[in-house]
Amino acid sequence: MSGAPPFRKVLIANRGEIAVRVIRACRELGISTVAIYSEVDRNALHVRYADEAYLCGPAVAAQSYLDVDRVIAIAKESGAEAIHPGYGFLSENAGFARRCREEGITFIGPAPGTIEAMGDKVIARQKMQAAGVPIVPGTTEKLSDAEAIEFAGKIGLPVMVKATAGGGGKGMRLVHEMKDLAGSIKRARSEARASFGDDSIYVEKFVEEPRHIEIQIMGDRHGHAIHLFERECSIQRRHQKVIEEAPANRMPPELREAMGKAAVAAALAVSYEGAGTCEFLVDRNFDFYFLEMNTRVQVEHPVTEMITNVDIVKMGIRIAAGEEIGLSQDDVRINGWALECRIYAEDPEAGFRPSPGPIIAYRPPGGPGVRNDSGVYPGAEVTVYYDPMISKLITWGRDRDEAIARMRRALQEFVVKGIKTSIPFHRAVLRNERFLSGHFDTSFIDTEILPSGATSLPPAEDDRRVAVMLAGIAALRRDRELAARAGSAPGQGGAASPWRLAGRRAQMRGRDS
Ligand code: MV4
Repeated sequence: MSGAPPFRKVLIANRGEIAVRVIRACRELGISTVAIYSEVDRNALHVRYADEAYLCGPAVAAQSYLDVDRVIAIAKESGAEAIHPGYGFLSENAGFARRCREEGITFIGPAPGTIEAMGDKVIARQKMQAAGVPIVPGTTEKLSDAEAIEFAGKIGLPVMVKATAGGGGKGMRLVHEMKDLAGSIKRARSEARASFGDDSIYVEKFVEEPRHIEIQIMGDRHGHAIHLFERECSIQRRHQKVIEEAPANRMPPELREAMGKAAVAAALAVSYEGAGTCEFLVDRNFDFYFLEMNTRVQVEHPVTEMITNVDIVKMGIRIAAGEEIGLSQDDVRINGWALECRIYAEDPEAGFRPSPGPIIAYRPPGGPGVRNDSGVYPGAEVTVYYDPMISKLITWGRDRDEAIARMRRALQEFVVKGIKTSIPFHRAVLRNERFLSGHFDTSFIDTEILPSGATSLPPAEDDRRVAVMLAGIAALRRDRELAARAGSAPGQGGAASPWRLAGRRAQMRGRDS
């Protein structure tokens, strides 16, 4: 990879932490940056980081961050040569990528045809099957109700009825009994129609208690494709990832090799350009099945960056400018272990309800092996208009135990006041025995953290706080005894009383008491 900047100026069509992440990559590459912001994002962090910023519309995303005409107009007005879409918003919108191309602006990501093909889960399955990538057993055509019922009878229940236009769990129904099938198809269709304006469905065999393992891929327009190993994303709540890690637990070398090869075959089959991800399910027997391909940079890309030392965002930008990947598969090695906690502005003790408002105190952790990719700062306002993720806390260690110890330490240091966050939930996961053992699958949250249908985390009985108080009482008794023996009253000033020490430690952690 050469030294000259791949572009002069790039517009970042996003907000929050990912916009900041892309701006950072651009700055390192010597590229000027253009931010766009909605009316409620005037003071957002990404606006402060960019070289220029333009108002793109009102708070509602459909009229601002998703307004294609407006985004293109700002790119032209500012003289941006390329647009980075981040994730969400316009990132997997083939029409937008096509429009960029027509307007002479480089879309930083794969070709419109690739985005379109992978957005249709049936076409994706066809292409992967043709490329020799194992897919979940099921149909590779859109089905009528009668065909779906006939096929389910043939492969046997349980099955999953999935929306062709879906992905990420929307428009998806698990069916255990033949009598429920017709109703489930109907509901999957109407959900798909409402969400995607397309009610076609297909059927897959249900994979029981799978692990969700995905492979990071990079492709360039010179016919090269490599993978950057796997991420374990099984810790999810309602199809929202909560904690990711790289590499994955329980990965025999042959499985890692086979999944990596399959992902590279997938990338080559669709002439993939830029950063992408192949999602797989891995079953109890360590068989793996292609689920879907995400044609964007993902939220959890940092854990891969931490263990490979590859800057995925910078590489994606260079590839969009026509450069080669510049690394061979053998150049990429796994070094250590990384974890990511997605910190959301929501209250895990109250059904994970959104917790918008001003952040009145914000002190992120630091120190060895800690990275915090955040979209907020002290005084920033979290609104209800966008994704509630305020920060991604990433730790690296030489091995999993060290990465975990650093994450626990970093979560203890993290101070956020004014809004509730999911930090207590992360703390609960990080002390769970099964999590620590690495033996878990996608059922983890529902069986280990929120069992028997619980919708909230039990209120924090802070073990450590209790321990500190007990130690304080014991020490005070000892003090009194000593003082009584010496014939004087226990001291009030000066020397550190255990209570005062406990109080000071609690203050350092940013707690109220
Ligand atoms: C499945 C499955 C089992 N069998 N497909 C959920 C999100 C979407 N990307 C696909 N999902 C699943 N598809 C078959 N044939 C189980 C899931 C699934 C899941 C997948 C990944 C991570 C968490 C999950 C939680 C529940 C169900």
